[in-house]
Amino acid sequence: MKSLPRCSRFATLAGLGLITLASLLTPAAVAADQPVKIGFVVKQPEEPWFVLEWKFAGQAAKDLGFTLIKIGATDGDKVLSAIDNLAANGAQGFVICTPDTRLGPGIVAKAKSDNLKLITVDDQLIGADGKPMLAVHHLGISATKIGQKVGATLIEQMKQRGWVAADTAVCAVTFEELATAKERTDGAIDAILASGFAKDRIYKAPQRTSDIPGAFDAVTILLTQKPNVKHWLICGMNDSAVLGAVRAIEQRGFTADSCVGVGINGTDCIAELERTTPTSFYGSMLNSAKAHGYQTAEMMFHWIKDGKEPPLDTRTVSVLITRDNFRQVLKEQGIRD
Ligand code: FCA
Repeated sequence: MKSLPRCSRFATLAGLGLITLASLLTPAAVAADQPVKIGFVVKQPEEPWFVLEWKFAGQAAKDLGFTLIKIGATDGDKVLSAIDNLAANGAQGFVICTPDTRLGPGIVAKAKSDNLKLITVDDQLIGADGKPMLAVHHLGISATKIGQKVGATLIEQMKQRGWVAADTAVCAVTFEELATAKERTDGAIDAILASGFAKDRIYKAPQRTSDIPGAFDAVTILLTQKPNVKHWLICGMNDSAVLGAVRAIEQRGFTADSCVGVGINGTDCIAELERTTPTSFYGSMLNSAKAHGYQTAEMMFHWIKDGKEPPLDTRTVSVLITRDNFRQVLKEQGIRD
């Protein structure tokens, strides 16, 4: 074999050395025989939305052959110990919907020190500067657009029912400390305003906790302050917010004929839509629990196994489900048999 000139031989060796060094520095792929373990940490394990995310992540684990470790972490301490536990159990990465997005820098630091890859789902981490941590891989809903669809649907329903705008008011159940929640209710309010609805008849009911009791309490206070409204249009960050509002409003004698609410998620209102006597809960923007559960787990798997980095930001869309179509749509999406 013709020998290479000295300098190019050096260059080749150096090149080889660099490649080896680079592959050592970026442990892109796990060894073929090393089992892949992925954590899936959620903030509200009792909410059907998160139960479904876990279910679909479990399907990905079965299809792709990895171990899924599901952890419910309802506060900051639980999140940090969950990450340590995952590392101790041999996980190489995790997907998380954190109970508090301001834990962002702490979560990133802990994932780094435990050498775990990180993808956030639903709720984007907030940095020390108060801005979203755009360098952390994220999959979430197109919150503003989905909120706008809620607002437009409420106005459409108001018109269809022949309610006069002057007798009608908006109850927006808000949870503004969470960016995706604020974007949703802001989107709904924007669409309502764009239809010409009076700004001074749009009332916010801030929830202290993002669950049904939190919304119920917030709306009960609002109703005491506004006793003369004839028709309510209800929006909120998710189904739980709107369900809590509907319960509070119906306790005051409102019915499906005098009040209408549209949720977001579509997964937490199934029993409500199944009721034989329709309530004021008209429908919901069904998000893709499959994309949020299956796709995030799948992206994490390929990142760990093949060194394939996922896109930094993925956004999902939703479709309106009502009593008329929910059985069919839920079946198509693999949520119901
Ligand atoms: C947030 C909400 C959930 C769901 C998800 C997509 O995490 O709390 O109910 O709407 O975004």
